[in-house]
Amino acid sequence: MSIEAVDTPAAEPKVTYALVAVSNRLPVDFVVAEDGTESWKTSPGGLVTALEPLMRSSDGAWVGWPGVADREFAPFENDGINIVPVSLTDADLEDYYEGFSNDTLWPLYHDVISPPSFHREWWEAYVRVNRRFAEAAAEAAASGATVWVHDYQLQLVPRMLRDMRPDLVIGFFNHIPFPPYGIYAQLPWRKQILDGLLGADLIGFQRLADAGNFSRAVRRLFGYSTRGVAIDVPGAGGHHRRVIAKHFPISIDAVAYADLAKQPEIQARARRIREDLGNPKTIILGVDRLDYTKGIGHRLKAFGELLEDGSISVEDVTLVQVASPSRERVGAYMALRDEIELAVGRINGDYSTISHTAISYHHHGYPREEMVALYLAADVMLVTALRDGMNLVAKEYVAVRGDNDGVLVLSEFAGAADELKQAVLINPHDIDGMKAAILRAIAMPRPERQRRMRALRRKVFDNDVAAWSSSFLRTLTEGAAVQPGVPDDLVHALRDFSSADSLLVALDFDGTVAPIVDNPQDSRAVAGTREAVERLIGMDGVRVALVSGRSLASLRQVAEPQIEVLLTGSHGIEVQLDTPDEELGLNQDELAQLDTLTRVLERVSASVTGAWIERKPAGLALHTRKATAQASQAVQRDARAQLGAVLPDLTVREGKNVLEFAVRSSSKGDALERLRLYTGADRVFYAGDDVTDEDAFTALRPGDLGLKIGAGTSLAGYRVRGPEEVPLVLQLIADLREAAGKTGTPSER
Ligand code: GDG
Repeated sequence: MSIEAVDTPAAEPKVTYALVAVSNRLPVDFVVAEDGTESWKTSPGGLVTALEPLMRSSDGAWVGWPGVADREFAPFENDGINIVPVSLTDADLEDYYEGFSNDTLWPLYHDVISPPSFHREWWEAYVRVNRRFAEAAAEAAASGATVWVHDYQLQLVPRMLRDMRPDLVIGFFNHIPFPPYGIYAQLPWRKQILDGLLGADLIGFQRLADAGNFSRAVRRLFGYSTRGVAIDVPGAGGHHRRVIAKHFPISIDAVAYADLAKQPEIQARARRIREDLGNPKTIILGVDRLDYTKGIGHRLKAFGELLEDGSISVEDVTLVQVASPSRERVGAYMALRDEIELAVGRINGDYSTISHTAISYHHHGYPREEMVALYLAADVMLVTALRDGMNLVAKEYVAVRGDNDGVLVLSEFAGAADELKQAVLINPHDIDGMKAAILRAIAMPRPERQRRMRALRRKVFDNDVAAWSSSFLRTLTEGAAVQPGVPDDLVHALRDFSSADSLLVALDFDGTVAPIVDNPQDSRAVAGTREAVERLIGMDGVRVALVSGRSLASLRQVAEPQIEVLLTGSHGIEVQLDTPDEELGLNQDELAQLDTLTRVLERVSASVTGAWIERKPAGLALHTRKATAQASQAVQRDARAQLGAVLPDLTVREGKNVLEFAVRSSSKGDALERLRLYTGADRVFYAGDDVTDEDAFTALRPGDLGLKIGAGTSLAGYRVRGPEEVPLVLQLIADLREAAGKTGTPSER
């Protein structure tokens, strides 16, 4: 591919995009040939292979470095992708890219296979360059855009971007492993990196284990509470921002590879490769960037020993090793190249014959078509990584094998091994084990080869790269974040709603009026809510109510509501209208049940750290938000089972980290009905964040308005990001009511 180089000083990108991908490397490299000709060439590597299909099919922009130092380029379009180049100086490259990224983070994150170097000036360059990428992304992103940041070179970008542009929805995907805490903890800047990543709404990893390592590091270094995939990051004023850290195993465009493999020229090329190699019975293939993580040396050792043992001969078996040039200015890579080429030279010198070469070694990049021909020609594919985020080569080999033949030998230490279980799995450190696996692969009977390959192909085709990116983006945009501010559709709906003669404005408290905090007694309404409520209760025809799962006593304590505000507590069991509280008046039977309930729950909760019970007039709530995810699930299960046995008729209600049991059945829907009847309101507004608020949304009627606070599925027609938006919405109701001429002092209540 080549397009005209635009070699002008960087101009401001005039256009902004709803989707912006940010990665160190662009999908194209700027290349200057020896004769001075300049062109753009596709840049190799797993990240580009994975992201290209998404970026081509969406009207987004790709922000990244064009592969050449000290040159500035204006944004341009290339092969259907909008490119926004970020320029790096030679010094940036040395310290940020070759230094901190490839000689500190890369070896550290790959189990310190090579010792990582820690240099403060490299770290400073990393911060500086990350800021430059964040600025470029901030400039390219439209209001409320989704920005997807990639990989270990840019881990500070999410936080920087969030600070610059709080309106953005930010995702991060880590293509390489995230190391266990014992290794990660070596990093002198371990807290800064975690903080950088936590600026994202969603952080994606290749393996379940990587996401677990990350969450553990966050717990150990910051003490934030994590629950399953969710991490609650404390912000200003006791607010929590929820970040999701989850695994999304990356994949390839399987159909595109399968289609290439069907092309007659590529199939002919595969046959030609076999002939050119002297028609060996078995072709073994290795394709890797020349990197110490890929275990090329271990593979050569095993292969050399098999020749030495006489288990195989060069007439029967040839190893083709493609080692694409990589990071050639980093010392460890120079040393690796020498080491590998020495080993190849020795083995070839010892075992090759005039007609048969033991190892056909190639230190270049090939066009994709040639790679596919090699995959087709290979009877055995060797992937022997000592540690690898995923390893796309393994998936590509499987995708091209439409003949359901060929054997994949795959390292347990590649992320791909989590999915591709029907491969011949090996521990590359165990040379004897690897040798046995190679012999087994060579001798594997056809039916077994086919059975395994069919199963592998199902995996690769079911989770292809489109499924990977759409599942990441869906989680990012639907689950993790909602735009801040009051959306236009809500403003529009409120205009009509607010002009009704009489309104009931009913609000849940925790998570709606007040952000969720660790200690329920510390919960307070966000600034501005009280004033907004004050204004509404001063208007003619408006009643305001709080509808909470808390007991009335606890609600009064944290909400300190104005006297005019109607209250319902314990999911509608308790009510405070304009007259004094109603007596609950539990009957004998209910009192006896309450007694049993209390005894059982006290016993169950006492056994688990971080679980506690809250007493309510007609029931008890078991809170588990301070327990680990595992303990929380276990204690909830236990409580359900034990109570189910003795009190089968209890009402059980599940909320966010809370399980409630009541001896009298009631819901927030019942509470809202009661309030509607009492106030005689023409229209009802209800705002809530939790599953228990869905009962209230169900009770809404045509002309009413439901507002869901935060992410998650809901029956509410409208949604805002968090409690910060609630006072804005309440003020808007008041403004619109005034504008509609519905002002005045409250009429008689
Ligand atoms: C990182 C992670 C993760 C290689 N040589 C040539 C060539 N390639 C292509 C392969 C494949 C890609 O490059 C390599 O991807 P891998 O996944 O095997 O490895 P990394 O480059 O280390 O990638 C890795 C990946 O990111 C994605 O998240 O899987 O774990 O380390 O697509 O085919 N392509 C062409 N010529 C070559 O000579 N055309």
